Amino acid sequence: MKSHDTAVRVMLDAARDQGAETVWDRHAKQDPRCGFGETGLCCRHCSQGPCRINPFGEDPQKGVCGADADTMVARGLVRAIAAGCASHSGHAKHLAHALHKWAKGHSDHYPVKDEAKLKAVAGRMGISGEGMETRQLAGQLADLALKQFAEGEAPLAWAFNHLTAGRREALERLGAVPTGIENTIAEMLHRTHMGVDADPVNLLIGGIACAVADYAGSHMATDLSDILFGTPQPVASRANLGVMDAGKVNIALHGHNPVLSDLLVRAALEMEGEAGEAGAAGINLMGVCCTGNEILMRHGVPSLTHSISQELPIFTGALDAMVVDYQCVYPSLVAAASCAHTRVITTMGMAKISGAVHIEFTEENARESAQKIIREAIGAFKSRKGRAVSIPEISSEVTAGFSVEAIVGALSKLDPADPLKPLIDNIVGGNIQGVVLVAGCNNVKVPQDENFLGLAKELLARDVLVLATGCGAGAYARHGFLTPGAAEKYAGPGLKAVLSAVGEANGLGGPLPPVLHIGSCVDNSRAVDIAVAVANRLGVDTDKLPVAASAPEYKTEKAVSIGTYAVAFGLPVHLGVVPPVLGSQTVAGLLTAGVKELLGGWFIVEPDPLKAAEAIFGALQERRRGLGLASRPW
Ligand code: NFS
Ligand code: SF4
Repeated sequence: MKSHDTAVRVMLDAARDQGAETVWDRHAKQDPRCGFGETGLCCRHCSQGPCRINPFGEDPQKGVCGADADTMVARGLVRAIAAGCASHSGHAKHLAHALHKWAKGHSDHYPVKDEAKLKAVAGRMGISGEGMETRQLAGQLADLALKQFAEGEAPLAWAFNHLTAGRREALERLGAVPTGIENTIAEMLHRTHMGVDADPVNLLIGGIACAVADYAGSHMATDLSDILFGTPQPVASRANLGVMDAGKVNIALHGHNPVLSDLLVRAALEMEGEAGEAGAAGINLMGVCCTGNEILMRHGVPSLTHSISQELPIFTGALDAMVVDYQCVYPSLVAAASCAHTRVITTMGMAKISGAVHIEFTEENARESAQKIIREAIGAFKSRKGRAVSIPEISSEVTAGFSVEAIVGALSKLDPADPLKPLIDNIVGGNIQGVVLVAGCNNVKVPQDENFLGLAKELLARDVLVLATGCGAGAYARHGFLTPGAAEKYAGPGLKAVLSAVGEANGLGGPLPPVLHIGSCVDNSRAVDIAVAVANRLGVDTDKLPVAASAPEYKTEKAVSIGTYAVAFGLPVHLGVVPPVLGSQTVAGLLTAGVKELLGGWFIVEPDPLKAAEAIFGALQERRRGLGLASRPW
């Protein structure tokens, strides 16, 4: 089985009939995988290598420079964290520039949309804003944001201002305190260069600091996106390949940054007429991956598909353009589109794909570029006339957009004076056994969505509330978990009662969905905010809460970094794909056990979703007992 998504399976048959190659074909051609790489025992950090270490204790046990298995594995892992941090924070920096350019009058395209959020974020970052105009306040916040990237005074404020006092102390005790975001990334690259840091424990502490810097970048990306494009509120839409419309200009927006996608949403509205002149019934925007989450949450734009199935919309013959910015975009899209009329359009100078159409998108020329991109798609639509299309008529209803503000807003209908109280009371009373953030990608090594579905079914039935982000949220969207009906179907009695009470108080005519879509991968910061608010309210640290995280089908270096900051914040973190660390017992032992003594969180590595659910539930119960709350057996 390649995917649990029926629409994906239909399109895989179509791809096969068209003689097209997909990620699953290329995956098969990579087998058998190299055992050195899989266990982290391969080093290419200098040209005396590549060096490999024998995992069975025979020679060689050291690289040419003398680096041993522990050093190699730790170096590889922390480089992945640095890459993840660079990606999230690169995205954040792009947003900071957009805000900065508007504030300083260099671009009109990115005005502040959510003034309340601007004031709230500025306040948290220590800017009072008293008597300031919006533009002035935005300018001060953008300046402060940009300063977070360079070397500054430790600790890094955009991370530390959003943590509990206990967490700040724990990180300081460990020496895992980042200064500037980019400074921390650069230091990790320096430390993992040949002949620098060779102490696995020291490397891992550096990696944790870098993951905390990643959290700063992610939090900044969430904050600035909300300021520029609006803080998400619950919104209804649909997800899966059936959201394509043969009569319209079908444009998929793929990648991550709303700096691009939000402008395209605006431009598409203005260009309906032009599409009509080309014989189209309109422009149909759809999202892929985290860009899909961004525009779903803020505009109700339907989600097309996620992660490993990103090539498949092309084989319907109905996709006119795939517009991408950066991250998680398969270069194979160009080959997939080579036999179709689909235009693959890259937009960022730092992320081109040979064979794609490149239309450079900058903050200054945002509007013209957006129009050019849509015109290119309209041109493709014209060339599609007369060609056969085949769209699987499969899609699910979705309710998304559960920002912290939206969740607090919904809870405040139950208790306006103290919105967190109903949530806390229900956790204490046991109607909610705990909260699990299920995040991260699909990975071609796992039948698509298998672990997401298996995990949620088990946890929901046991009254565990699930929050979802990234392509995980996408998986739940495509499988109908983001609906009131899913509460009836999957939630245990306690959880169902809570979801119904909140739904009723908000006049929804049904329960809240049992899986709350809280955003894209940078929006994992929203989950941390909720945990920190609850911890502060209870007067405990985040490592005491019955809260866990899981990336059951993770793929990217960004996911490694997120998992690491979640561990650093004291959460048990499940990974459903084995990371390349098994070559070092020292490193694997530190990640799955040793770190618990230091930070309270730890990694649970378990590919089987049922066993994973049991382990996560066990961790939640351990936390409940720690707080003196009643616990339940599995
Ligand atoms: Ni997250 Fe989002 Fe998806 Fe994975 Fe990629 S899109 S930032 S990394 S694949 S969840
Ligand atoms: Fe080999 Fe050391 Fe060079 Fe790595 S850094 S390739 S282990 S010599």
